[in-house]
Amino acid sequence: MNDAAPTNEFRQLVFSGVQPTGNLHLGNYLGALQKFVALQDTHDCIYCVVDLHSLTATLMHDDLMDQTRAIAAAYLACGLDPKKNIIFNQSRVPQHAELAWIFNCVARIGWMNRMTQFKDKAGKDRENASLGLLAYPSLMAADILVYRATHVPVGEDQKQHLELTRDIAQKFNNDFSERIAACGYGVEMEVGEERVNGFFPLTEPLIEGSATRVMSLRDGTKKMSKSDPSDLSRINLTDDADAIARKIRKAKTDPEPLPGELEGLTGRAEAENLVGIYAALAEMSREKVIAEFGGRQFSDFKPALAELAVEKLAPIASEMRRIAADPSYVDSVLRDGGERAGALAEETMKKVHDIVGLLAN
Ligand code: AQP
Repeated sequence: MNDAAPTNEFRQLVFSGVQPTGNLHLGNYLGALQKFVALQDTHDCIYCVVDLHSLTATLMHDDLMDQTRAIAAAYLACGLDPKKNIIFNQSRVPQHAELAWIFNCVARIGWMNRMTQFKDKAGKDRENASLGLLAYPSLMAADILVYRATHVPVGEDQKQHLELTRDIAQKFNNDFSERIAACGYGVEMEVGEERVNGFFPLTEPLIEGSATRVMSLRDGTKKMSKSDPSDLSRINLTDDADAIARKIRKAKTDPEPLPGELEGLTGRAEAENLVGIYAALAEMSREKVIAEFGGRQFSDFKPALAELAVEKLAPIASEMRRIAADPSYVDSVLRDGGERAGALAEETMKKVHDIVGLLAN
């Protein structure tokens, strides 16, 4: 597909990942997985289960291997083709961790300290947070750049980490510019108005659509998240039709009907969230949803949303169960993906060794 791309530009390549830290939810689906599936038709894509990242949340998991398989099963159940795309788990390709170490030496502590995810997850006792939690974005940059990926589909919450990925790439390109040129590894790219040479691309986030930040069903000001103690706050991809309908019925709303214009959603976080979810599931604009449901009560809108959610999500849940029942198949997909990803990562790291001056031969 990319054979015709000019040799002096980076080949367009998509990379993204999900942590095996618990049940996937509607936010993960709309913010990430639904886009992964759409992108496989237009791009070469690498989709990773980022198991090393999950150690920053909890070092000891009840069953990390099964959680890793469950995320891979969700990828497949959503419609990702394991032959067309590369699907694997991060720890199979040690070059991610190796490049992360080099990036730890490129990035500044101040950059990491400014990350809102680190501040949220570390809480008040920052001195006691793990070094891994602080360095999380450095590993994320390595995940992406070890393939020199150009595009990353993610939810809005990952925007800051992707900006940091660009900062790391840019600093590496600048710090090593002479070595990159001497090795002949530079690739021409546009930075602002200028055309410059660099080894790593300045990756673009793909944060588009009606539900880039799906909010909790219990509190429209909080992100829908795996770690929310209330199961009613999220729709899990494994929920059955009854659970989906019950959670939408119980979703917090306000007493007003839906507004006739999109602007009327301002200041109504819960209503805005449900309209965004409907639009993203139906793959239509939020304007169109308002045109259809404006002026109607939530007692009308919620059943329509529940019906749509069940129609879209129930087949994924049953496919996930079917695939997860055959762990050896899932393992074979991850093994094959790991071999293909490893070959690409090794190519990049050979060049990184030359650029940095690490004696490897
Ligand atoms: N609420 C959300 N709305 C839109 N996108 C979301 N994503 C996560 N939550 C939402 C996107 O899902 C992808 C995978 O996320 P992750 O597994 O790497 O971890 P996360 O962002 O930490 O997910 P959670 O649910 O919020 O986990 P906890 O509770 O452990 O922090 C990413 O592309 C993310 O943007």
